[in-house]
Amino acid sequence: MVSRLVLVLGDQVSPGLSALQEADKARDLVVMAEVMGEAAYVRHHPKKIAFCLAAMRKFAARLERDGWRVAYTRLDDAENSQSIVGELLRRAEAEGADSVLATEPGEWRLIEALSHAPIKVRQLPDTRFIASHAEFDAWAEGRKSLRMEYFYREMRRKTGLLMEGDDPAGGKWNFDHDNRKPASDDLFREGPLKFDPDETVNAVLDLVERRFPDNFGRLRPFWFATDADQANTALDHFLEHALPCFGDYQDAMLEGDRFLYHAVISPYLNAGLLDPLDICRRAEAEYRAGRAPINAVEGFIRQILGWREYVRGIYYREGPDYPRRNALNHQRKLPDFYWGGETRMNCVAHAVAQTRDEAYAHHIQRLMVTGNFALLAGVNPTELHEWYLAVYADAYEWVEAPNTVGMSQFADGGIIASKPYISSGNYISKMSDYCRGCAYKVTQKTGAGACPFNLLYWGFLDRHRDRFQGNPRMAQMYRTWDRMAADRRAAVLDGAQAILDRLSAGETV
Ligand code: FAD
Ligand code: DLZ
Ligand code: SF4
Repeated sequence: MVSRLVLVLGDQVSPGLSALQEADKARDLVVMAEVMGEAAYVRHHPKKIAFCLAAMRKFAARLERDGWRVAYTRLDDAENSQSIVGELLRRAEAEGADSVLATEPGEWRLIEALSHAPIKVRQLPDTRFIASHAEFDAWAEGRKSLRMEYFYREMRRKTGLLMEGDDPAGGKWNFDHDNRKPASDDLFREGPLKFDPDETVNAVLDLVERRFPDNFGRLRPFWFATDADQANTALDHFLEHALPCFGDYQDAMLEGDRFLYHAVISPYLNAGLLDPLDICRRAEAEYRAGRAPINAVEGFIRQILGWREYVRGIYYREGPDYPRRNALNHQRKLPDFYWGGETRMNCVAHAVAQTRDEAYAHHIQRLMVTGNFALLAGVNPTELHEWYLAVYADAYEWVEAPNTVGMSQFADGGIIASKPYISSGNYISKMSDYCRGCAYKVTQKTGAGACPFNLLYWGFLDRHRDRFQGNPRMAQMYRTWDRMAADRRAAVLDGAQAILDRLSAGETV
């Protein structure tokens, strides 16, 4: 019998992967390939590349231990064609294989490359998610608006997670109202579990250092988990030490603490080292055992069972053009300070510095600092999307693009967000300690020292009045703006324009 190839991509390092389930150990050859086509299609953070390649190498070794034949291409191999399709064709020829079993990739770019490859590729559904495409589409069909909250409730009912019969545990579906506390400095906060690099990781770190010397981001120290055992230990550590406070401080930001009570598991989960339903069940067990309160566990489960599944549904439903949508016609070039250039805005400087060091920032930093600034300043959403896709270790297009283009930039015209996520400096000041050390004054609304978020916020609302003034969720904002004295409004708009002019001129903001 002619053998088949089984493709395993860098974010598919799961033993339960559908392509592996369907394949025959005795007959088929697993193909894994480190290729520049994947490692350089955006300028990924060095930590992201290292994480991906180390996880691939360890997974290949595990498959071999489990009895699979694996053809593994290393980045530096002389015969490496440097693309996924190229490697499939090369291995097919050497093996005499005439077809490929694959699991649907997390990016349209690769789905299309596999669909057009000059070899038969069967792309199986990716079953490592809680909702299938068909389930999401059945939920979405015929609805006027696709709000996450209703999809999430359906997922709660389907899985039975945090359910008491037909009712939600604790009497409410959503405890977000309780989850808005600013954090205070706490020397005893544990932070994520960190791992010393082993031999495999060290070899990859040397490779990445050599091959990607100019990519934005610090490679070392490198402490991510790179196999399923380590990732599970990191999850246990989170469940024990941070989950109980996850809800209360979910939106908080602190200069001196980059992780707070966040799980820092998204790189592991998105690569396939952890399973989403298993994570949710383990979190639920903490609630049932009385070790974590409902607002924390519900909030955490909602991120995975709700948001993560929902954005995936949107990505595949909306199609390949989604990442390039630009409903607000924003055309500004991404400012240099997103790549570490100088800025006097302390919140942005901190979010970017932490991104450079860790390839990680938590949700509110991504949404309300770097995302908020880009939206207020009218940055081109496709450029911003490429930035988010490059700089975070958890970034794959299916999850990154809906969050950036949809949730953060409103560039999909409101499919994901019912109103733009914009805020003045006041929100950042309430939720963080960034403003204390800032060159700008968050309480100042006009004049040279005024916080740029304050000025740009009104500038944005004024610029997009036609689109947003009829939105009931924004009516209060427009009422406040309209009640301001005319000369004050003029001063605010002048200040906002001055900031935009400085950005355009490449001057420090
Ligand atoms: P926690 O806060 O501890 O949450 C637990 C888990 O919930 C996360 O690991 C993640 O799997 C899931 N989750 C939480 N929020 C979301 C969300 N909005 N969408 C999907 N899953 C969510 N997440 C990614 O995994 N990859 C991305 O490329 C990505 N890009 C983003 C870009 C922007 C502009 C924004 C606003 C958010 C983005 N997110 C992305 C969502 C979120 O910021 C990260 O999932 C989260 O910060 C990961 O850190 P954590 O594991 O500590 O999460
Ligand atoms: C992110 C990434 C990187 C940096 N390198 C590789 C690689 O060399 N080989 C590979 O198979 N996958 C890699 N990946 C992950 C892919 O880019 C990912 O599978 C697609 O973007 C689809 O989500
Ligand atoms: Fe950011 Fe404005 Fe606060 Fe400075 S004052 S840290 S720019 S929100």
